[in-house]
Amino acid sequence: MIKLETMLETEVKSSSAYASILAGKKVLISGVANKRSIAWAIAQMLYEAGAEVAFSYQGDRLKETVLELTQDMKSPLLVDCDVTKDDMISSAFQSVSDRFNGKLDIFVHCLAFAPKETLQGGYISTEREHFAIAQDISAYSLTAMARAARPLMNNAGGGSIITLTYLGAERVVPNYNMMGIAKASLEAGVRYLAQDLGQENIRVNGISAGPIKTLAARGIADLNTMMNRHAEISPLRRNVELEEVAGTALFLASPLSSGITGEVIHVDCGYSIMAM
Ligand code: NAD
Ligand code: IMJ
Repeated sequence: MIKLETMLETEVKSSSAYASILAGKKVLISGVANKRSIAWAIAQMLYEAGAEVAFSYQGDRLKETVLELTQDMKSPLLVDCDVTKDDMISSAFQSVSDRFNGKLDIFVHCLAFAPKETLQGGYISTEREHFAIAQDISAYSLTAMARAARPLMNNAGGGSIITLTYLGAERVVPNYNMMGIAKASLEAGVRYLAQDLGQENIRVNGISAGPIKTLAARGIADLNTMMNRHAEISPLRRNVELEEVAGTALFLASPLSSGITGEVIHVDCGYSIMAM
């Protein structure tokens, strides 16, 4: 048994402290696009904690990248899953079930998309079709995938579902626009899913990460300015690191968080507590 003080004193980056907390646990992680993806940081942390990891990626063009990133992992399962397609979601979870003997302990939802037109100008200009696409990919996909994960988690005696969200769900962040509405819907989804699945010992939680330079953040107007502001204003006076988001995912995936469900944890160096 590791003493609590020892755990708290150990730096997040030295993964050895958590070497076996997820031993034998079966994980599916969605949303790896490249080495800077939050999903990839989480995958590495969970893998180092002893989990068996499967990956779902969006479309064939990402297969090579995911294959390359995971080449040192022990035979990871890679499945193509565009979340706008019901049949791809069911076949992805079928492959996961086949690989993991019908069981799944942890599912990490780490994906979002809104048409680029919605991430500039005013939210008020959002077109019906663009609204629907953003909600479908960024919010509905959690519900559809939680439903597919449910029987496998039941076979495992319970589970942990984790999604990634952003402060733009709660406050107005310039240009986040349609994604803010989709993340608000995602966060409400976390609470309703937590209620639906709680009796089956399946927990559902969100991590609200501060801004990180990933593919999804690249090309965003004024991102550098926003990140500098974040580093200036946040109580910890810096931006958040990928490993800190991954560490929180490890906590939410592990029995250390067994009493937490329907929650959104801010991993943002405290930025969201500030008024000015
Ligand atoms: P990323 O670009 O690496 O990941 C986004 C992923 O979404 C990609 O892997 C992409 O393939 C996937 N995706 C998009 N449409 C899809 C579809 N139809 N089917 C399947 N997958 C699809 O960027 P990231 O920053 O790692 O984003 C991961 C999550 O973290 C997102 O939910 C994002 O909103 C959230 N987040 C990011 C930040 C940030 O500042 N980077 C902050 C808070 C929350
Ligand atoms: C995205 C847009 C506007 C402001 C933003 C972001 N800030 C941050 C992000 C301040 C941190 C990144 N983020 C939290 C996201 O969730 C990004 C989602 C996203 C990004 C794109 C870019 C390319 C595209 N569609 C997208 N859809 C969702 O075409």
